[in-house]
Amino acid sequence: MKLCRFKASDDTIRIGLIDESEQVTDLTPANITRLNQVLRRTVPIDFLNSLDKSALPSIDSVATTLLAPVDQQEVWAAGVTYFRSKTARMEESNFSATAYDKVYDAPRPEIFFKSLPEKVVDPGALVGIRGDATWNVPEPELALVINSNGAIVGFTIGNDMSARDIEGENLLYLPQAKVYDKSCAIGPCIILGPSEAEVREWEIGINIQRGKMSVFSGSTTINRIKRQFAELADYLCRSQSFPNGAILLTGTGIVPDDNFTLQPDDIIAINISGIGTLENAVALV
Ligand code: DO4
Ligand code: MG
Repeated sequence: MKLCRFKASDDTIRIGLIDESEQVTDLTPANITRLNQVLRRTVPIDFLNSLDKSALPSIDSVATTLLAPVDQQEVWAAGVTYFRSKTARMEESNFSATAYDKVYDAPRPEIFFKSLPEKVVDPGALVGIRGDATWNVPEPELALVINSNGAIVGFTIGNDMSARDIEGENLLYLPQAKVYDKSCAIGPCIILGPSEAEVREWEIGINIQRGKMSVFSGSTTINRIKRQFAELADYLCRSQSFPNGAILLTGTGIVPDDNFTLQPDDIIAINISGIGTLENAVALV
């Protein structure tokens, strides 16, 4: 089941379900206007299945604009969960390489705060590269959607935009490398229901277009994530509650060559086989 947040033709923001023929069932008449009304349920898919859809209007998705499926949910991110991310971090860092090596194998994962909900970038909107950074990359990541009980109830796509030069200069600069205007895009929708085993079969890929040229593309399988999804969600929710639910990015396994940096107007398209495509153009912030 595909859950979405969308802007209707009258510019109001609504919650909906996308069916196989790309029709959006508007949940507003069922009094569902915020994602937390879904993410406070123990099993959101059961709750949504129990609604009488015949009474709800259906809108052609071309008449809607999909928004990031986030309204009151903080976005957090796990790091160094793929072997490829560990080696990239060790290569870029001046004197903190061993920290990445150790966290890859440690029982406690790296988890950091990524974005306030209101700062999340919508599908189709601009993601940012920092004006004071020289080495900027997108990080294509599977995102876990977590309900108010800390359970994983769905999946979406995230882009953990990062400044590798700032991160590599000193580990203590990580928040500046990761958290700035337009540094986190999420979307295009949430897939409710699949098991971890099913999601681990999915492929994640990225293509970066500069004018008419593809300047980078890469892919990997979700199954290369070293840690179990429940392990990541468990650490996020230790001594911390999320009454509206939360989003947890699961780390990147695709890293462009070291000579690659994003430029304004590049188009980043991230695809996950079981979800869809999250596309954003780049701007300097
Ligand atoms: O430790 C730095 C961040 C790593 C990260 O964001 C990732 O592996 O995706
Ligand atoms: Mg990342």
